[in-house]
Amino acid sequence: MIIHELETNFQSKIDGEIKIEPKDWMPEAYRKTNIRQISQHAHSEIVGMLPEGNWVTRAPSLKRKAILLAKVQDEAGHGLYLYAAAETLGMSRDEMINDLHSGKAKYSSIFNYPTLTWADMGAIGWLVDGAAILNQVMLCRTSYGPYARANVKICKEESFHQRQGFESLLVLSRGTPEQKAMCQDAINRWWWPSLMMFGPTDSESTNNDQSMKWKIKRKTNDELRQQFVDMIAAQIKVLGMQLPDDKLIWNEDKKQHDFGAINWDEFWNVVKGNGPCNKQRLNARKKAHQEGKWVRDAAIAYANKKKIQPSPSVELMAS
Ligand code: BYC
Repeated sequence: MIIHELETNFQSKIDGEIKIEPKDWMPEAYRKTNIRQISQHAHSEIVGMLPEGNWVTRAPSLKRKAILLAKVQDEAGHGLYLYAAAETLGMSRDEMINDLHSGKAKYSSIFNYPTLTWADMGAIGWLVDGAAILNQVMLCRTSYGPYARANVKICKEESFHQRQGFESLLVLSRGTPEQKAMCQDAINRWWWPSLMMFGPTDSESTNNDQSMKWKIKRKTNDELRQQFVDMIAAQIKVLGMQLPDDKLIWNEDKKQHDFGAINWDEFWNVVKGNGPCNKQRLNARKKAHQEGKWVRDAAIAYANKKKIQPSPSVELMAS
């Protein structure tokens, strides 16, 4: 078949809601854009373990510690599903990890902010996982089969993450004046970075149009961001807290909230590597990778001895 016919067949599969599978023909740009997005997503999951890992030893009770540990372990699992999905497109795990460590590959801007108080664990669960889940519910219907199926598993866990975050903040919001203030302060610091998670506004997004045509994305960055604002504006009333935006107001004509301007200079600054914790996060990843080398070596030696393939989870177990 000539390339034009292959492309037409490919697009009609997408239009007909048939999933693209690893051995199917696909345009090179579709393969590349999926590798880019899925590996960025995987990197976000494992870098995302770091700000929360920071609080495991300081959780205020055994119950909170057990919940936090379970959540951080879930994020490692999400990373595994996603690296495995990206590998089906022909890029090795080693290459992906190298791109993360060299700064070539991106990961979500949100994980370059510090976690200053215990309330940040609640705010991350509620706002960050809340933003992530909206995006990932959409990605359960993405056109590349292995990525769609990975997101189905991820969403099941992510909804627990969001609920535990909200419940944790609810306790603080009903606590002492100091706990209430800590809760409000965490919301103030995480609100705007959470809105930035959805990516640049549609007019500035380089990948939106093509990714929508290929149904890699089913909603645009701005559509998902609006959905998030409307969801959180309703939920914050239960907490009795405020969102740090005096322009946030219900628009009866549009049946959605209007909200204030996002600081895109801050967003791009963080994406380019100059956020408050970018260097710290990458250094922590590189250190874990180096210190886990002996585990990977041992697993490979064992696999050679037994003539079996090392488990794909060895990489993450080792870091
Ligand atoms: N941060 O053309 P656009 C989690 C980049 S983790 C950094 O709109 P696209 C969790 C973008 O890559 C959840 N960079 O891009 C874990 C592009 O640059 P390149 C993470 C960003 O891909 C632990 C450029 O800006 N979720 O849940 O069409 C604890 C132009 O953007 C960001 C995912 O990764 C950003 N926020 O749309 C707790 C979801 N936004 O690559 C929680 C999967 C944009 O062309 N990813 N950029 O050089 C996606 O759905 C899409 O990639 C995005 C961006 C909506 C994020």
